[in-house]
Amino acid sequence: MPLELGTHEPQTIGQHLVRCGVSRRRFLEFCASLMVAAPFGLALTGKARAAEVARAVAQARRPSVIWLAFQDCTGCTETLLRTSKPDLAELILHLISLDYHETLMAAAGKDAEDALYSAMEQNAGKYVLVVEGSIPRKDHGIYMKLAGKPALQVLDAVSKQAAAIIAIGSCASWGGIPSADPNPTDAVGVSAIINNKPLVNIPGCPPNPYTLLGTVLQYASAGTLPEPDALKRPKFAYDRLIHDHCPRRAHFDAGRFARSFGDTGHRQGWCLFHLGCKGPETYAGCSTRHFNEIPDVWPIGIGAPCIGCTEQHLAFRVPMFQTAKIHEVTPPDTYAPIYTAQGNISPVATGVAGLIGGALIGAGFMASRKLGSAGDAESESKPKKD
Ligand code: FSX
Ligand code: SF4
Ligand code: F3S
Repeated sequence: MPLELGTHEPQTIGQHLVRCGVSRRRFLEFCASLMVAAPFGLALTGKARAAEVARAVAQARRPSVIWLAFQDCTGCTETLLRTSKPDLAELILHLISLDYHETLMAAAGKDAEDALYSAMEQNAGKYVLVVEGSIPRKDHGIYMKLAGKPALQVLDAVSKQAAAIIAIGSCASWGGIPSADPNPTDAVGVSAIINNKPLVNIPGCPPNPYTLLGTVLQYASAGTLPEPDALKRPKFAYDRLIHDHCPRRAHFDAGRFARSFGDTGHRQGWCLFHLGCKGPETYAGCSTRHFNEIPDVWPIGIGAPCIGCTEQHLAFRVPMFQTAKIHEVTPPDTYAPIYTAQGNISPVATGVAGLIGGALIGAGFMASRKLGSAGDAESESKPKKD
């Protein structure tokens, strides 16, 4: 079915799905995927069953979305559309009313410009503005123009009538690649310019499409935005440290590291810390929610170190192969102590606790030594016990 842009029909999602012939089974599958992708922290998926999520989504009106693209690579749009299941991208476009998106719409030139203003007029005060790409501020924004107007001006005009703004991707969140040193166009993210609207940052280069969908569908069904963290990222998708949920973590704890691309350690799937992996400093869901619905399709899964693309202070700021800061080193060769003590704490018990504490500190020290050691992968394959 061709993409319907600019139809502005006031329909519920359920009515629209029926009209377009989307099966109930397919819709339920999608709702179940959403529950798996966002199991905590999203009001919409806090339901017990996929059928309840489906009911809530089906009753909501299709949210009108106006999508502006500025200094970007279009990867954020691609991530939404390049799914491994051909009908998923189509389903996504049924759930929202994508009323303006330059890259996807057939119209060009004056027709496209008219479509933007018509979409704004018909949904004034109600549409969700999605911004992809950074905005150049230098020289009054002349380095990025749409229909002869600087992106700065277009953003100002379109955001005024928006109910909420979603900055998708690292570029729209805080500048991303275009803002890398020396930032020749003074590129910034949306929140550096607009501060009087509800705004969500969904960083990632590109981000996981389910994060955008979860956010938009919660807004459509409950009228609320997901709870944000300090960087305005929805907590449900950015609450996990990659390093704590990484399938290579056992290799890190055991001191087994790849030292160069293609060496034995790299081919064995060992930890990428020494290749610059920023997983220990990066909060994102990639380690558990992979891309394209294909298991292991995410940077570390395919042997590439995480560059920290969801963190404002990392990607495109810190050299790619610089080793990450380790904020919390879990003792690598020990297990959590099992306490069986009951009743009052005796001096003997406190003495034992002191010994355990000392052992943990010692083990942490050993972990630090392993991280700092310069041996090759093979020499570190058998860590010494303390
Ligand atoms: Fe930026 Fe989006 Fe990176 Fe690209 O467009 S977040 S460069 S993946 O795609 O803006
Ligand atoms: Fe995984 Fe990177 Fe942590 Fe190694 S350093 S365990 S590859 S997140
Ligand atoms: Fe980005 Fe790192 Fe995930 S580079 S996609 S946050 S693994």
